[in-house]
Amino acid sequence: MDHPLRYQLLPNAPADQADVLVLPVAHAGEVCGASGTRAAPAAILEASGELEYFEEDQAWSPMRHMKVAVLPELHASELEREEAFHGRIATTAAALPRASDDRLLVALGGDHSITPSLTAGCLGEPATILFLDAHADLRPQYRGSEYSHACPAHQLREQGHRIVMVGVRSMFEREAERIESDDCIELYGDRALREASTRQRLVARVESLTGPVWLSTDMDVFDPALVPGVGTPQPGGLDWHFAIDLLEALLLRSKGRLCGMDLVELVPEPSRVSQLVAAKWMQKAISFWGKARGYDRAPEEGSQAGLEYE
Ligand SMILES: [Mn+2]
Repeated sequence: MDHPLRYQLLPNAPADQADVLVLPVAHAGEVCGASGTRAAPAAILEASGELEYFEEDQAWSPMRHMKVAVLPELHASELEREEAFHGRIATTAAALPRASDDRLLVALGGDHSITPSLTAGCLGEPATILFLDAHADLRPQYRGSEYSHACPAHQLREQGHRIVMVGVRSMFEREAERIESDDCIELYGDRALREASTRQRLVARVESLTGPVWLSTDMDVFDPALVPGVGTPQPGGLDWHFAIDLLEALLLRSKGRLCGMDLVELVPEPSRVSQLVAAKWMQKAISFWGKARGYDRAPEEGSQAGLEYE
């Protein structure tokens, strides 16, 4: 039976036949600010229904050629402890049809604590995490919990991954020291990215990625004028078009193999702009990923097949 969550109002393909798997993780964590993130997956998917099927940058309609499946939403049951829920995220992610060269996994959070649980389930080897975030998220624990949205980068390092951090503009001393001393964390701070030369260096770095890659987008990486709907906004931040440049560098020009991506920390807001930005970010990623794999030349048997619209 179909469940109500859909991407761009399209019918859900069977998961094992889908080119794009969307995993909604409705999780708000235990801590400050982001309690609204529980409603984010449904709000992003609802906003995706307002997008055109045609994706203007690559000039094609990805869903004519690709099939999408939105999986049942994951959420903690009332009495479930954090540790158990995070374990369930990892086992669910591990049991998905492999997000490999021919399948893209898009996880919709939820707060940022879900990222290490997803990578624990999906990544069997050290990978590069392209970590877009206003915050360094390197605390070993926060307010007594290692399952906090302040901790994912620390956990990703514990898992042995290298982190390319982009857009950071808030951290405390120990995080700054950690970044300084840890050769496996590369920082492209927000203010430095105002320099054209730093932006070029970052684009070149992303283009140079090889091997397994995970893309983690904390929606607070964007300028809060663009995405006000986040739990912990910070002034400054990425503008839309530079973010798209990075996505193109990763998906269309690098040799990195995207094993999955997440969009986290969105708090739906009344103007709907924040959730629309998230939906369009997801659409761009799907389009670029599909185009790089030649899906535009595949038969028009995707989720849009037979759909009438104007
Ligand atoms: Mn974060």
